[in-house]
Amino acid sequence: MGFLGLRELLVVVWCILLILLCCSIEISFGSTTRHFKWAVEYMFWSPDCQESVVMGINGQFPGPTIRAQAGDTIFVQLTNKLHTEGVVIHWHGIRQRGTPWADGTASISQCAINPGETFDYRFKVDKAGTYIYHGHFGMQRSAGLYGSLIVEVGEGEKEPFHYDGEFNLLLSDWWHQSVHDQEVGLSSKPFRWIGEPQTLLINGRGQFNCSLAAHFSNTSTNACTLRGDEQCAPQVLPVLPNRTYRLRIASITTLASLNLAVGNHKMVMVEADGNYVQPFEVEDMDIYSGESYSVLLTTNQDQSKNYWISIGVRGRKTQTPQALTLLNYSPTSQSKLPILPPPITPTWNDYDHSKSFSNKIFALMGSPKPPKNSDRQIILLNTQNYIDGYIKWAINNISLLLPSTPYLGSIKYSLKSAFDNKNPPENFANDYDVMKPPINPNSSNGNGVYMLGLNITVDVILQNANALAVNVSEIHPWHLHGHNFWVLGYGEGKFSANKDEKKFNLRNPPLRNTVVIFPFGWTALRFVADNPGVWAFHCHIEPHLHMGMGVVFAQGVEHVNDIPDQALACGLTGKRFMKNTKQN
Ligand SMILES: *[C@@H]1O[C@H](CO)[C@@H](O)[C@H](O)[C@H]1NC(C)=O
Ligand SMILES: *[C@@H]1O[C@H](CO)[C@@H](O)[C@H](O)[C@H]1NC(C)=O
Ligand SMILES: *[C@@H]1O[C@H](CO)[C@@H](O)[C@H](O)[C@H]1NC(C)=O
Ligand SMILES: *[C@@H]1O[C@H](CO)[C@@H](O)[C@H](O)[C@H]1NC(C)=O
Ligand SMILES: *[C@@H]1O[C@H](CO)[C@@H](O)[C@H](O)[C@H]1NC(C)=O
Ligand SMILES: *[C@@H]1O[C@H](CO)[C@@H](O)[C@H](O)[C@H]1NC(C)=O
Ligand SMILES: *[C@@H]1O[C@H](CO)[C@@H](O)[C@H](O)[C@H]1NC(C)=O
Ligand SMILES: [Cu+2]
Repeated sequence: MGFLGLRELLVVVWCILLILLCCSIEISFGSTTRHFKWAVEYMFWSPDCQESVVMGINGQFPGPTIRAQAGDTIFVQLTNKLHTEGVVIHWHGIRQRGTPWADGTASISQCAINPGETFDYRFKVDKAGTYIYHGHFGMQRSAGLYGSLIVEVGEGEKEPFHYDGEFNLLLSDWWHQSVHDQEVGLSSKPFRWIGEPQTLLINGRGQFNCSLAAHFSNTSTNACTLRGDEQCAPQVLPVLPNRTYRLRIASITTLASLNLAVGNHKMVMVEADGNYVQPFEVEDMDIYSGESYSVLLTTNQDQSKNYWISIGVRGRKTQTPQALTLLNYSPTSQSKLPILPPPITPTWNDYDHSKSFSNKIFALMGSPKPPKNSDRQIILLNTQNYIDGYIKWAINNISLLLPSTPYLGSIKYSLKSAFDNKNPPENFANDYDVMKPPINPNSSNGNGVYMLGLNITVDVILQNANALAVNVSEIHPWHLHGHNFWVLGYGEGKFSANKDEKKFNLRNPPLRNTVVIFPFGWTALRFVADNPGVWAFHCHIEPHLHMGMGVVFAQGVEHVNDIPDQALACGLTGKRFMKNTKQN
């Protein structure tokens, strides 16, 4: 009886396992669907040891990490449990070929999901790499709606480098005031600035007024006594000596540009935004919001000690302290703090340091090369402006104010009244002095679309300029949806077509989805408009985007078929949808 019972039990367990497996992972002909049911809700959390309200997923902050293999289909059924606002999730770095309605941009690719409703995000992850997902409605990213999306190489494929283990570091910044305080301040006259973040977070964990590094600073910060199970306790990275680890590092900050360094260890850069780069060694690295990198780190230091991993703010003069965690060499030394102080973040305005890092990034040999020529050049001037006394950011004098009907549906169904049908300007006034504050600082709101011919090659020159205050020009990391682009070059001052185009790197420019423009400088990029859909291109600093710093590209929308009703159920497409349902 005992023997049979055990066998029966095993069969039952095996069946249950099979059923469980089938529910979450459907395998058919070598391609896997990974199925998730997510609920987004506000909840109490202590990301930096101080309780706040955060936007979480299934009771977690940051949201659950998705791991998949290249070629898999991700299927997320997202339910909005926010009660008072809509929600969407953008899959940052995923190109959404054939599924432009799943890009998760409110007013662009879909209608915001109403409280209580569920939206099906079903899309293919076709390229291995380190990606992120995050809210793309209002300022929900700032409220904490984000997580990691990691795509491993497909079955039988290999990465072009070796490693023994890996860690994932998702970097963000955190304020004690609510996202509503932030947003209302930005939209007020006079403008009210929330100020710099209180805390930097690594995997959603930071320590406020309780510095891990207090032993090494002469300021009044207190040393922490953390048991290790707190929500704000740092995630210590356990490593073995003489091994190589891959650190996947992504920044989803609202505002801060960051620098990361590991005490006593060098890093070898191998991946940027899901694209392989020519490996190069660094002692520290800059990372802007929306970017991701993989670095290899070899544990070749004295194994009786532990080492700090630190991140600090670049490009803004802040009081925000470094965020720290530990590289822990031996299980017995878990509680041992490093003897050496944490690496020092380069001075906030040492832009040469940042530029020298950016200029070291090239595509791995054998990567796709850009077309030799472009069919269209669009120059985008980035300015800070006023509209009726409200502070805004504008591109070629237009501050993006999104329409109530998402473009994908309104363009597909030719609902011409849904947005401004005039093409936005391709350039700015020739006599505009990018080194001085605007003479007439007024601009206007707009929601026009750059209509790109399908498959054309587009060059975009991002031109930075002086903001409203004298001698001030800020960093802006620009992110393109639906594509990777080649970074052809960076330069100082005003872009000169004659002089600067000759210097474009067409030999081994890195492919990316996010790139920075430095203060008073320009950045040139090239992409092929080969992905039918409507795609946002915008500054990844959340307040800047919210204040209008973005443009919209559309291409081949006539080839987009089967947009799900779920994505269209608002604005003018919603009305059209209602009419059709009545007729049926
Ligand atoms: C930091 O902590 C100390 C001691 O716990 C406390 O006296 C001080 O008020 C705190 N500072 C802030 C800004 O919370
Ligand atoms: C902190 O004080 C010590 C002496 O007490 C000094 O040697 C060290 O340079 C100081 N560190 C900083 C960061 O000011
Ligand atoms: C690690 O490598 C170094 C140098 O190759 C060697 O001296 C040391 O014994 C190694 N340590 C372990 C734990 O294998
Ligand atoms: C800008 O707009 C404001 C009104 O919002 C107006 O008072 C001001 O004169 C305008 N400036 C210029 C240079 O036109
Ligand atoms: C922006 O618009 C204002 C007023 O409409 C104009 O005076 C100014 O020259 C424009 N700026 C640029 C850069 O075109
Ligand atoms: C665009 O390019 C794709 C291949 O990348 C091709 O299948 C398609 O026919 C092209 N469409 C046009 C309109 O050129
Ligand atoms: C702005 O920078 C220039 C050049 O560095 C300098 O001559 C000028 O004094 C600065 N103006 C202000 C207001 O800081
Ligand atoms: Cu910006």
